[in-house]
Amino acid sequence: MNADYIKWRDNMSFKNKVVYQIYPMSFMDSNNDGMGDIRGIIGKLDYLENLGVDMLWITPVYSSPKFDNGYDIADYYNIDPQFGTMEDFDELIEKAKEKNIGIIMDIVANHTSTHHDWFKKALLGDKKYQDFYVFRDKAFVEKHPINSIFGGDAWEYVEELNLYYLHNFDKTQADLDWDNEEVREEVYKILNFWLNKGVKGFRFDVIDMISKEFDKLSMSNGPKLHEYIKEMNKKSFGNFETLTVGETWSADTEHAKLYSNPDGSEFSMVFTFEHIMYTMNKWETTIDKQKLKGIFEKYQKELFGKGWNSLFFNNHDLPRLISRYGDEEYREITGKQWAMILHSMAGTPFIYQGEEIGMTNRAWTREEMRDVEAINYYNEAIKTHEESYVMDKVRKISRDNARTPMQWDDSDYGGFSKENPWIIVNENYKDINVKKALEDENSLFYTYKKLLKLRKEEEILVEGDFNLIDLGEDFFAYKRTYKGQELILVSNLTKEEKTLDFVAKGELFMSNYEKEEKNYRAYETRIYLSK
Ligand code: TEU
Repeated sequence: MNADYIKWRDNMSFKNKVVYQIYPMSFMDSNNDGMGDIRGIIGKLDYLENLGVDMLWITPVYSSPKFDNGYDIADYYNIDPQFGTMEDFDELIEKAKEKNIGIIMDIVANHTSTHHDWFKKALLGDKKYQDFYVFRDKAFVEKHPINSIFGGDAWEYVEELNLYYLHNFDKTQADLDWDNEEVREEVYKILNFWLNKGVKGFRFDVIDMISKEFDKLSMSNGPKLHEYIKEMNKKSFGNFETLTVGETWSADTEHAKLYSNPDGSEFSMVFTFEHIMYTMNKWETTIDKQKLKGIFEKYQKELFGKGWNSLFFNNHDLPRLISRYGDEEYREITGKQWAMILHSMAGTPFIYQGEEIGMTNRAWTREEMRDVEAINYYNEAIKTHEESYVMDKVRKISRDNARTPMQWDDSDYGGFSKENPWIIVNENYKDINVKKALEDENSLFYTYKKLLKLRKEEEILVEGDFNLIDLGEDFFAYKRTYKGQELILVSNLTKEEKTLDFVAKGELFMSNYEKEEKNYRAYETRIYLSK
């Protein structure tokens, strides 16, 4: 490892930190309007402090018409009244700071809501603001057919202007033109506004899309991408002690190293999605655990000494971890299994609300669906598939699975609200809830709490290298070494009991089973540590 990297790593204020992601609409409803809010988050800071998290990533709470639940921003400088007031947000920053918890905001800079003043002025013919977006004529659009990620055409016609505007997501989310310097300067003003209010970082929504190449019909990873990120760093968050993470669906290890360059010129890290989308088909439901092992090895080894990994399986766009990668019949055991596998690697772990108590997917009906992406998928897929096929995909993959209200206790609506929530509460809330988890010292919650504590106490988790151990396809095993210490994780990937002719060095440090036996039981996962 070169000296610059070691210097950067030693100075990284976030390297042993853990981030907890909150989707405010579904976290806690303090005023019983059926929608989560900022005061609800304030009321749960003691719980988050108990878990041991260091930072909270709050998904967008800015003024928004919420066609995409806040990822369609109409005013970046104000809090949406449904989430509360700016005073509430200032109080959240202060109350979190008292608990040594930093707030990370979610910046959606690739696009704005079509309800944003800039877009309204553009529609009225204001050329300055038309140049903030990607307006093109029919000839251009016909030569550059682009599909929206949410389905359908990404060009929307505006009759009054006889022009089309680009929207890579919903038609109410108009792409900004980052090649326009005025747009970039406006974004940096927004970032500095929130930094000066005391936020400690940002998550950047689809930031790999801010540089596009129309001639190649490419909507991400354009030639100016890293130039713009470096400029943003210099003109905003690079002047503060922050944790920054870019959402970059297109990134591979090479890009990840550029984004998390140890010279500190871009972000702290990015979310890469190869371990999530290795099939590259969002609605593909199969899981290949052999591929998964190889992908983790690639990112761990290629970024070691050259960049920094984020570590996550869940967020507000993805199905629940236990339902997707684990086994609902072994809910707590597989929840612990994947938590141990993920949190024993190098990088910054992200815990998504409810992951720490083992919340799961649910069996949606069409009427219960809320997500614009899932509804668009349903409307398209139903044209060529049986409804049972389409709903099977929705139940396994849709983003609504991550957005059911946080399950706090076994009272009505899971203690999330006293009013019927905007989205249905998972019926299993009577069995899966925070209150019950806190009362059981062997619950998944305490596994997460222990893993977060370990990251602070055991330098090997942060600084150690990574090498896969090949124990055959039924096992996922790896070794980390640091200053003569060894951490070895061995996990049975199957539901069957397995004998294993492998003796790990060191003491049994952690397990997802209470008593140690010779054989590895279903999904049994052990961590051995030798000092
Ligand atoms: O997501 C980007 C994105 O492409 C994912 O939503 C993807 O389409 C799919 O849902 C993953 O399974 C970001 C935000 O995280 C998402 O919530 C927003 O809907 C989207 O950008 C538009 O802002």
